[in-house]
Amino acid sequence: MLTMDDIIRDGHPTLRKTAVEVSLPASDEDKKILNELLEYVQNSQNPDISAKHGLRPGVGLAAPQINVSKRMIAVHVTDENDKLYSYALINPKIISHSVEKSFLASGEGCLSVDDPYPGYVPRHARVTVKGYNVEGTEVKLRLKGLPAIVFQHEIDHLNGIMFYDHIDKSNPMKEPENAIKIGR
Ligand code: UDB
Ligand code: ZN
Repeated sequence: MLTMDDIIRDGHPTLRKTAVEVSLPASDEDKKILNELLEYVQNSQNPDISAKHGLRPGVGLAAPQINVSKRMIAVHVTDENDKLYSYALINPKIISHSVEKSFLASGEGCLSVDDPYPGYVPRHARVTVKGYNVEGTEVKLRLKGLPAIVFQHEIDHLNGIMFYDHIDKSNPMKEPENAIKIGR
């Protein structure tokens, strides 16, 4: 299983690379990596497992964060109605998005970033994400709220983008225009 020791931290060059597409059908090695990403986020949200192994509870993880520069992500998060979004996706892509934005009221952090970066991170309020599951079946998701934010954060990792790149450096706490504030 993956632990915090497998997660690379800010400053590691892999976090700034564009990850390569995964060829389908996925190899056994790529399937294993994808399953491990999802297993990490699930384990990290289990109080007993996370305490035992010192896992930081996460809602998403991208392959580059374990120093694998390939386009794979895992997300395990609930929305405001407690609906679970648990996905492990290959070659995820935002195929459409709203003009309206959203942002987390408490800002963002990252499992690969140990220091806090206060400030609002504008995201698309709604996104449609297309990708492939571990079996190679196409998956299309219409997302809003926190799940939409998590998918955008993880897909950014595939493009070498960190959450704090989106923070307005001159006015980090200025609320983004035309944006829904998502409380937590
Ligand atoms: C996270 N968790 O997992 F709104 F119940 C963050 C960390 C970095 C703080 C662990 C998180 O935001 N949890 C959360 C948020 C809520 C409600 C709730 C739990 N990530 C994943 C990551 O680093 N992936 O690369 C950062 C998130 C910031 C916004 C989306 C992803
Ligand atoms: Zn992150």
